[in-house]
Amino acid sequence: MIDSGNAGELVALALERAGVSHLFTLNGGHIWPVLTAATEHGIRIIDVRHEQSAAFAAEGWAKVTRECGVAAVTAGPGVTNSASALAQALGNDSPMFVIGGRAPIARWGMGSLQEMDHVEVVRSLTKKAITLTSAEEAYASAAECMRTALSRRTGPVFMDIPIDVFFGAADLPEATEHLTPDLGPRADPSQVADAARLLRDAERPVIVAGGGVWWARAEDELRALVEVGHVPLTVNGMARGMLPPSHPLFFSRARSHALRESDVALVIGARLDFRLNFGQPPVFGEDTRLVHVDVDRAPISGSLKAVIGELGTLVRGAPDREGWIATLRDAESAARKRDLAMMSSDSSPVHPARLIAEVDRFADPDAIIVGDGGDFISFAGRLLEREKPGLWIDPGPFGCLGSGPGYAMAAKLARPERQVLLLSGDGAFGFSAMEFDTMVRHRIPVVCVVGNNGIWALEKHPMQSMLGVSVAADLGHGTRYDKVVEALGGHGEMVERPEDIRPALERAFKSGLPACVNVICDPDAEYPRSSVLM
Ligand SMILES: Cc1ncc(C[n+]2csc(CCOP(=O)(O)OP(=O)(O)O)c2C)c(N)n1
Ligand SMILES: [Mg+2]
Repeated sequence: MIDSGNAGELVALALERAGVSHLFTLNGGHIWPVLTAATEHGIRIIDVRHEQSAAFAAEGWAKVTRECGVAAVTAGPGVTNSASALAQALGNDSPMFVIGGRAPIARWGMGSLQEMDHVEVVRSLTKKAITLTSAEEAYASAAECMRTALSRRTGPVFMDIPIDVFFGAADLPEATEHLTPDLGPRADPSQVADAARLLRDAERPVIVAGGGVWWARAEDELRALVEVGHVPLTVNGMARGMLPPSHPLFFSRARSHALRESDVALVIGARLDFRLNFGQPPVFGEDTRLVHVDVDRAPISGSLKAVIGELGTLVRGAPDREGWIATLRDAESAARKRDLAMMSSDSSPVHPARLIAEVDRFADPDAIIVGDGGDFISFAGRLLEREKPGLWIDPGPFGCLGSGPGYAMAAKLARPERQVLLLSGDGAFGFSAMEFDTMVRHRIPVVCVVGNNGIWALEKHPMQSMLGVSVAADLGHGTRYDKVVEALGGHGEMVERPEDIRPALERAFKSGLPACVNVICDPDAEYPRSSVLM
């Protein structure tokens, strides 16, 4: 029996024992030891065409499964190409582990190929960034990196491995340790009791739940809190779908009304960032009492699963608040009614809202839908309904175009039995289009719907209205992105009329191939935006 291995083998063993089944990568000599060892340990290697997609795929894996996603990228440009995905994962609290190659320690400072201190570059983009300095520490360091990614405020972790450390040997450890994430301490019970009292006694309370609730696996506790306390719920990020759209206490389109008119707003597992106007009026009311609860960096901090559970118990006896809920229901219905005209538009070129409505009608209830783009994704975010959480994946507050193919391929690998739809702007499509080659080679049948309006709409329309001109805001007209996917070995179709969308989607899924349904959309159909995104 072999009882020692090189650092690559030890890292692969740590991944295997942590339950890692897929490693996203792009080849480079500095990471050969981990690639060969991962294969020997039965970890499936998915090799992509640009490192940012490897890292986005690791994040996508995390978002769908709530496990730690893993990518390995080569020294120098492999790591710098992953930087956007690390930053995006940090913004989303996505647990992932990026392993980097690194020039040899023995020649450090002499100018080896791709020599650079990655740790200095990615430190501010990660929860933790380290260099492995000896093979003896390889197993424990890799295991600890994944534990850190999954603990408390989850997030991305980076470790690079100098090539001479990679080839050093050490003893294989016993399979004794277990990867148990630290969920955080219990929040201060008296603060939790105060918060519960405020919420219970409020006349017009609202709860805003964010991705932190998803990472804490606290969707059942959230539902109990909402139902026991009779509190209307609105969500953002990965908390979408935590209540089904038909639930009497779920509100999406009445969100601004609910926040503005509320007397108590409990913001839980969500950042008070631009999406919530930094917690300030006019999005919240002048007199709204804001209660911010999160795993850390909030006035009430601690394990969210525990806090939400405790709040759910403490709000028993809350009034039913019929009047407040009825007011919000009216606002919700009125807003939905206003959207019906654009959703049923028969125009050609297609109105993007009609395209989203067709996708919504077509998609299975458990389909995973990934968004990548500008206005097209704003329409999707507003009009698509998801019955359960984990079924809508967007870039989050960092907003990096080109993350969609990585997210979507990971989603399909994690949930092969489900439909995975990638909604992409035509601009967004260009960033990672070669990943359709990855999906063809690895037989990952994601169906991409391009909302092809020939412009960078989310920039062009506001630029025009604010500056009176638009510069660098146009793309080609009717570009055949479907032919690009076809040329790479996938299925492609162009669609120009709304009634042709559904049959095209059916053929795309039937093909069993990665596919692109390229829908020519109306460039003048501006997204009705009420705020400037800054
Ligand atoms: C990597 C990156 N570069 C630039 C931007 C700025 N940006 C945000 S939305 C947008 C337009 C997206 O255009 P498209 O994907 O065609 O969608 P549309 O708005 O036309 O529906 C741009 C350029 C960004 N978010 N990310
Ligand atoms: Mg566009």
